[in-house]
Amino acid sequence: MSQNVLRRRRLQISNPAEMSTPRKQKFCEKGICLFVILVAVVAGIVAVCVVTLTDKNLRQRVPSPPRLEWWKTTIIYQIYPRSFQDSNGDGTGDLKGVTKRLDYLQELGVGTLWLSPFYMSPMRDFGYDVQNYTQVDPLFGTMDDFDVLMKEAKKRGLRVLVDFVPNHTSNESSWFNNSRHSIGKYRDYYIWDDGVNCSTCPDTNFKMPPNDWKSAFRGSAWTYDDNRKQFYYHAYLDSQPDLNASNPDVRQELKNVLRFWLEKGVDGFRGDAIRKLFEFEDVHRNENGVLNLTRNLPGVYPVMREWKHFLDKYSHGKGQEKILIAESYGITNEMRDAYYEVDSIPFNFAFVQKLNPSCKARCIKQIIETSLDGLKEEWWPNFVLGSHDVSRIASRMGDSFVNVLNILLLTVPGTPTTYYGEEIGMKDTFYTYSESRDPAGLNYKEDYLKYSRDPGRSPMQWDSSTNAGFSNGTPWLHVNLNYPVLNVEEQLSKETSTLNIYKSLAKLRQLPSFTNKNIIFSTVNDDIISYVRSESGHPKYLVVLNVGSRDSVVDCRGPPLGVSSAQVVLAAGSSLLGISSYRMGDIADLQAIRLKYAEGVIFKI
Ligand SMILES: *[C@@H]1O[C@H](CO)[C@@H](O)[C@H](O)[C@H]1NC(C)=O
Ligand SMILES: *[C@@H]1O[C@H](CO)[C@@H](O)[C@H](O)[C@H]1NC(C)=O
Ligand SMILES: *[C@@H]1O[C@H](CO)[C@@H](O)[C@H](O)[C@H]1NC(C)=O
Ligand SMILES: *[C@@H]1O[C@H](CO)[C@@H](O)[C@H](O)[C@H]1NC(C)=O
Ligand SMILES: *[C@@H]1O[C@H](CO)[C@@H](O)[C@H](O)[C@H]1NC(C)=O
Ligand SMILES: *[C@@H]1O[C@H](CO)[C@@H](O)[C@H](O)[C@H]1NC(C)=O
Ligand SMILES: CC(=O)N[C@H]1CO[C@H](CO)[C@@H](O)[C@@H]1O
Repeated sequence: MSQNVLRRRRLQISNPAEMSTPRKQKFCEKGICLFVILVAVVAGIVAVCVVTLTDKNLRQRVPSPPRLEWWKTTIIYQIYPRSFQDSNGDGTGDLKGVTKRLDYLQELGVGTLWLSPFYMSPMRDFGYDVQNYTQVDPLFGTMDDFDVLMKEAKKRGLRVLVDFVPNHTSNESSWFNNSRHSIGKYRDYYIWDDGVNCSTCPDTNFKMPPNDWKSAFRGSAWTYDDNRKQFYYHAYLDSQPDLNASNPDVRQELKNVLRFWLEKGVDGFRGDAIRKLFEFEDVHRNENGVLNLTRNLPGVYPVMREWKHFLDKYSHGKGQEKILIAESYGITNEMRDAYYEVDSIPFNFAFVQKLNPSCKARCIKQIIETSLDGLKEEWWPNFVLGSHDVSRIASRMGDSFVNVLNILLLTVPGTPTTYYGEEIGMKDTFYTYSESRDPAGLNYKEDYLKYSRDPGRSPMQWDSSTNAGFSNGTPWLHVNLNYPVLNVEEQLSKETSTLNIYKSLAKLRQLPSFTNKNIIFSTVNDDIISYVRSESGHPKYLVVLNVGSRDSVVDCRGPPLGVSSAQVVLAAGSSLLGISSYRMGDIADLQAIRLKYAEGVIFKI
């Protein structure tokens, strides 16, 4: 047999169609078989392609939102360690106390803790006067306590931010001691100036500060130092000399501080008083009260960028990003953008600065709009209601409004920051002058109530036991007298409590409809603000809040919704009275949403 014949036979035998289906065999005989197979294969490929494309289209139409960086979906919870939980009975909160309360914070649903300073300090400004940035003050515990706190926080999936106070050190810092003795590189670590001669003084050689700059805590921002025979500049207390941020050695020192805490595993920093980092270079110019020579000078941005780049070296991939937040009171949107441009996050204090009892629905809408206005695609907004520097929101706005304001904070776009105690509606506490501790108040004697920040710093109210469960000793500031009725334990047991509403909100805001920057306002009148949060492919949520001082009815059927009824997913009455007229799960008519004053409801569409 020839090779050809053999090959043909094998071919024939190995062709199953030939053996089982005579008709196909016939086609094949006519040479059509190959064509059919070809067509089938092509059709198959086309089909697969079509399916894939359709699938892709579908996915495009129902996009699961991109996985966001952790800090975009988290809630930041500010802890003022002095006032959170005392573990050793000395009357001052400490790091062990914070660790003890981590379960509470995990249950609350906040993902990130920000700890106000716990560093070595003479405590003239309660820790914002840092003597040593890399030591724990014994009042707050030990470095081991911090390590345990970090470990336990990580175990619970909680992130930790620490305060970074680069605007000044304590006058007890060894850097300052070296500087006032003009030792080596430390000479220029601070802002020194000869001052000017006093031409009208009996002794014309008497030295005057070089200019009229005022400290934030009253009096001149310059203090004469006898060792160096020069003035040093301090934006705050005379015991808080300002660092010279233009000095590369100082910047290196501060980077070393960042490194120290990054190596301890922190997730980022909140930079204190960043806007005061730079002073106008010509110290012989007076401000005449305008304050634009000492605040928000452009020099701050490159430094922020430098620090953020440094942090990025420790950002090991998705979920490990390190963040740098800037305390930035009273900035314009232009300055806000400059912070974003250097990859830092400017805290948005618009609610802190502009919310007051006369700022009702339209005013709140405007705050939100201005805050979101002009944000580039990649810039993520944030909102803050309170801090250790201001009166508590419950006192500023009235304690009835705590629920609606928590709903507002947790349902507007961006990352919210909650100051400890806001989740239960803690109020300012009254202290007499002699009970006061804050230098900002003490420096003003008869006017201390206007300036003291003590009222917003009273101890956390955990339960109805002595000192609200904060301490077995004598608290550094006494607890608010309302603690027997206003405390965590009490609120945990009540379904409609401010605390439980906060918890529900913390869960709700994890949904894709809330973790984006889309917000469309629905009806807004004198009393009621309503808006829709949505994400394509997911339910829409309508938030309706009565921020006015009377009961009100509103029709939300129109755009952007165009539906007439919806299901209630969260209902909160005035934080004082508690009960809402709506109940979870109710299907409600959107034509006439009736809200009592200080009542808020979220509907799912
Ligand atoms: C802070 O303390 C560490 C030791 O814990 C020390 O090495 C460092 O020099 C101190 N820094 C200052 C500014 O005193
Ligand atoms: C401050 O520096 C001076 C000069 O070097 C030194 O004699 C003194 O002991 C230092 N004081 C402190 C508290 O370190
Ligand atoms: C200021 O006083 C110093 C002495 O303290 C003197 O040497 C200097 O000439 C005076 N400067 C002016 C401008 O009068
Ligand atoms: C720091 O400033 C305070 C307040 O003026 C003062 O009482 C203290 O003696 C100063 N400490 C040092 C080391 O200069
Ligand atoms: C800050 O430090 C630099 C040295 O790096 C020095 O040239 C400059 O004069 C200092 N600034 C002030 C205001 O002391
Ligand atoms: C500060 O403000 C005043 C008054 O508005 C203005 O004349 C001056 O140029 C400003 N200075 C700086 C450094 O921006
Ligand atoms: C806004 C503000 O003043 N923030 C902090 C900056 O530093 C001062 C002085 O240390 C602190 O008291 C402030 O809390």
